[in-house]
Amino acid sequence: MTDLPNQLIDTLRTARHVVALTGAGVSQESGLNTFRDAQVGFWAQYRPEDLATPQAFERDPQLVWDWYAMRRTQARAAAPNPGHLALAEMASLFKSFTLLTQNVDGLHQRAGSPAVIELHGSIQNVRCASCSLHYDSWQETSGEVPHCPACAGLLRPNVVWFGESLPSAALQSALDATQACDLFFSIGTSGLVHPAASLAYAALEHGACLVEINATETPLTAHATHALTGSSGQLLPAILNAYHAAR
Ligand code: BV8
Repeated sequence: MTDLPNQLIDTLRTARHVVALTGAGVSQESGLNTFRDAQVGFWAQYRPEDLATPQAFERDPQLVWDWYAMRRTQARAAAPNPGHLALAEMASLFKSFTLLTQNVDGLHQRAGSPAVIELHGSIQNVRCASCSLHYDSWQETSGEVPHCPACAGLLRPNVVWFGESLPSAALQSALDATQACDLFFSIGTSGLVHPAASLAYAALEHGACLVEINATETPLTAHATHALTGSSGQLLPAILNAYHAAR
């Protein structure tokens, strides 16, 4: 049985507006590499942060397209884990629950989370690198980077690369929910990538309770009201069970 601070459960029982921010660690137990994990095989020679940039796509669109095609295949073959499922159940427990994710794998939606704010986009759809038209499906070629049916430009994953701005509507929704929350969860994220990483501090600034759930310490750990070290796939269901047991 996971030993959880009583005060955390009391806070959860009285919370009205809850925000959860997730990172790659939430999908780790679904078998998907985090950004910190070393890449394997052919991709071991590359750092994710060197591939997830407009410059990398400009320099070698085929290489970047192939990296995302591999990750898309892995994401589609993966299953949501108990951490995703617990977050989906949390959506109905509070006056408001806002799920923010840095992940692009689509597993929160497949776990049944009714509303997911994808701060860094999704690998499940693409957009034209020239005219920006979005496509949920596209004509897979025999491996080459597909072209936009409208303008023949190159298609690219519909994700936010380093040096690119986050979708303004998603970021504004995240900021609004963070400003209004009384409880903020930071789950499975190293808290190194901005502006997503700044949300937890914004929650703290207006007095929200900050709960970090992460396998390792992060720059946020020392600031958290409750810092739970461990796997989100175990800790989130344990928190949910303790919440229900306290009724
Ligand atoms: C921008 C999509 C304006 C693509 C990603 C302010 C300060 C400093 C730097 C900046 C700043 N503002 C902007 C920057 C630059 C940059 C940045 O933050 N750089 C960092 C590296 C210093 N930010 C940007 O460029 C952003 N754009 O701000 O626009 C602008 C415009 C022009 C010029 C400047 C600014 C865009 C950032 C988005 C980049 N895209 N993803 C793709 O997925 O391919 S980021 C990508 O990396 C992820 O989405 C994620 O956000 C990040 C990785 O972080 P995590 O998800 O936390 O994953 P990580 O592996 O790091 O950690 C996982 C954690 O889980 C670990 O701690 C591990 O211990 C834990 N864990 C593992 N297993 C488990 C677990 N925990 C629990 N249970 C487990 N089982």
